[in-house]
Amino acid sequence: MKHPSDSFLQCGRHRLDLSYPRVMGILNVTPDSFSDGGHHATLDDALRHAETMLAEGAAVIDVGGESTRPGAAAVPVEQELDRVIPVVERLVRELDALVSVDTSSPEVMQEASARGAGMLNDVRALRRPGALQVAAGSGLPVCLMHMLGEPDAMQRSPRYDEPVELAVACFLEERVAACEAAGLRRERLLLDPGFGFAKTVEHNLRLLNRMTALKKLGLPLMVGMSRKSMIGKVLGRAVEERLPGGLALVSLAVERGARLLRVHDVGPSVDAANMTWAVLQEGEEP
Ligand code: 7PJ
Repeated sequence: MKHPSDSFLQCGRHRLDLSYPRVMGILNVTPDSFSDGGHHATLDDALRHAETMLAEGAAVIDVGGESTRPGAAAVPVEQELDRVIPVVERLVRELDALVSVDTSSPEVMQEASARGAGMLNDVRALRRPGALQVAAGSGLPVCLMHMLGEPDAMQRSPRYDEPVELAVACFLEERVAACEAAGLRRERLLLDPGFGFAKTVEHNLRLLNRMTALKKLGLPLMVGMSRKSMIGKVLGRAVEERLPGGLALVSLAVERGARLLRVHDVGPSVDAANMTWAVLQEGEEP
């Protein structure tokens, strides 16, 4: 029997109820994600965008200052701090938002948690030197994501010697053990298969279809497929045309056990998740 508190994650001052699927809105603060140049304008735009996403039903705002798209170059830590920290500060102070920080840098994790961030989201699953210790000391929940290699090289020739879902499960299990050894209890962890990170379209589709292999690890699952090339490649759609495909993936991810959905289009994704969830609640076979 599952204890009711199992479905709550304490995220700093916020408590996140994961007894049903929740949506995390993406807030990119990389320069290429804004059309206008001025720093102050950028910060205000970011705040307004976050406010809209919260009004549309986002439970969490995920702030990212490092482009982790395939082929992206590394960002110096000072630059990442400059981009991310002022946004975190204002989201917390002005909107009282539950803020997650999409970062692999221990410096950014440290500073963001000191400014009131409620969750850490690391596409490198705390593999940077010092990241495990800082994350453990922060007391915050952490999302561990699967990725082979680094973003700048990862799409060259993704290869797995076993079914991809087993490779991903094995990697995540190893990272959970590393966290526990560093004093970060598993109750604070979420797991993410890392769609689009060192994976072919076939890998991504299979990972979603076989996501129950990850559910067996017993931790809440997070997924991010919003606008990704797996949709573009299957449907032949440009980035701005990928919402319908993305909503199909949201629905299926919920059915396969995802509890946190990282998306750009919050309102439609909340509806897709809630509609799918409503069906799953009724008349389940024993
Ligand atoms: C993901 C992420 C994801 C988690 C990005 C993009 C690339 N964090 N950060 N999972 N993707 N946890 O959004 O296209 O899939 S950045």
